[in-house]
Amino acid sequence: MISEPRLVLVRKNVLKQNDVLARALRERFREAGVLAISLVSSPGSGKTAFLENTLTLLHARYKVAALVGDLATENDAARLARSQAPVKQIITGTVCHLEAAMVQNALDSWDLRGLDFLFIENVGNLVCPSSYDLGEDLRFVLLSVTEGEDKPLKYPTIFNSADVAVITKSDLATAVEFDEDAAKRNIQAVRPGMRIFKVSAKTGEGMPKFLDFLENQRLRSRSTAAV
Ligand SMILES: Nc1nc2c(ncn2[C@@H]2O[C@H](COP(=O)(O)OP(=O)(O)OP(=O)(O)O)[C@@H](O)[C@H]2O)c(=O)[nH]1
Ligand SMILES: [Mg+2]
Repeated sequence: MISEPRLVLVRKNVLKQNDVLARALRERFREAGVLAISLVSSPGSGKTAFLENTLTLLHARYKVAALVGDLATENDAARLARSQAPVKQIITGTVCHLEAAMVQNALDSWDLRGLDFLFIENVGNLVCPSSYDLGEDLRFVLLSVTEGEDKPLKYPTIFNSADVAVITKSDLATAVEFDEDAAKRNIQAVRPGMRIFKVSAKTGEGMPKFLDFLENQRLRSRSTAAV
């Protein structure tokens, strides 16, 4: 019998341990009745700007909170905290993704009961985060109009690991000659049937439709939890 190379074995064990913690987190979210949503994308594609808008708009009617991961700085937490929502920064050091253990530590002293939405902004990276389950109910992958329409084809794993795609910075689409049909075709090629939103954090375009979707998802998760 050919045994697996040691590196493969170590990686498998790390992922297995992550899955166990992610399962426990998912159970904790379910028990608390909070809808947990993570955001993944390449660096600078607009996760924090989009999330700050989302938190600000939801804040009036819902209890919302956010975690945000970066290798260094508390910059994103400071931006998100302008929404008045509770926010915690996770500093990953050299690690290019969030892991379930990091989320668990960050939430250690938080009482999740009474919270409606918990958002988790992952480290900006289109590769590493795809393998790590964070116990979230939904994963959103963001694609900004300035990145090129081919990113779903080049990074299929992250698009495959996500539930919803969000095209960001729509206000810049014309300036960069963004081909929306091609981008949508490429998303559908790697993840057939994927729901796609188009938004701008600068102008607010697409945000009302996106908020309707979030509210519906919350209602759906509450009714399934009650069964
Ligand atoms: N024109 C325009 N600029 C945007 C929009 N959203 C974000 N930006 C700009 O894009 C840059 C990066 O935005 P961030 O929100 O920091 O992106 P991010 O994905 O959180 O970045 P990392 O956390 O570093 O991966 C900033 O200069 C934002 O002002 C948008 O909708 N329109
Ligand atoms: Mg950010």
